Amino acid sequence: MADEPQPAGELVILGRITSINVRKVCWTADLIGLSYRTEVWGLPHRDPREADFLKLNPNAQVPVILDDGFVLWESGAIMRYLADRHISALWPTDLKERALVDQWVTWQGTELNPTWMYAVNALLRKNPAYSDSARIEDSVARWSSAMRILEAHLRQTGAFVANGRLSLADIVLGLSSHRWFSTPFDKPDLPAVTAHYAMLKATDAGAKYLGEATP
Ligand SMILES: N[C@@H](CCC(=O)N[C@@H](CS)C(=O)NCC(=O)O)C(=O)O
Repeated sequence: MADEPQPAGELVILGRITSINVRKVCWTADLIGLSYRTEVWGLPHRDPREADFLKLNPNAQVPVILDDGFVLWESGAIMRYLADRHISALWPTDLKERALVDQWVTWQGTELNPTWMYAVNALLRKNPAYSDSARIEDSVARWSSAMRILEAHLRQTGAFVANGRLSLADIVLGLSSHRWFSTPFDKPDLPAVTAHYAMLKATDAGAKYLGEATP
């Protein structure tokens, strides 16, 4: 239970692995080499509107972490916290390098992610509540336009999103690309995005978090 006392030093990740935001945190923790326990929360498993959970995150959303009793929510903040706490190169110490990683992590959460919501619910999850064809078209157009921004950037940088090496930005954008490729619709050709995604998918963590079971 989320409100039970934690063994000293324990890291718990609360969430469901089908959530893209939970996978961001698990992937980060794996790459840092942290040992952690997961507690499954989130629909359809366990409703985050339960009182116990709301005490941890009043937004009723996953992920949440408990790090030796310290409670934190918001996937981007959790990734940055874990990488900073354990001094990981995934979150550079150089101010400008770090800012570039932060730029892309923020962009993924605030600009890219909102574009796909309608299209993913309609085309991937096939939720009948999302059947307005004009809204699907609009979502696909905005999503494609955001992915073209990523494509143009990756064409310039080559293998990684920022600073020529793996960072938190690759994790979040790799998960975004996974959703892009998992959602069936007529997509523009994005070779640099495709190559970046394939490179991540070929890693152990990529194979774990970019699989068919978690689109
Ligand atoms: N901005 C939040 C968004 C979190 C979010 O949207 N979580 C979704 C899953 S991806 C959620 O908790 N949905 C309710 C549920 O799973 O029951 C973050 O990045 O952590």
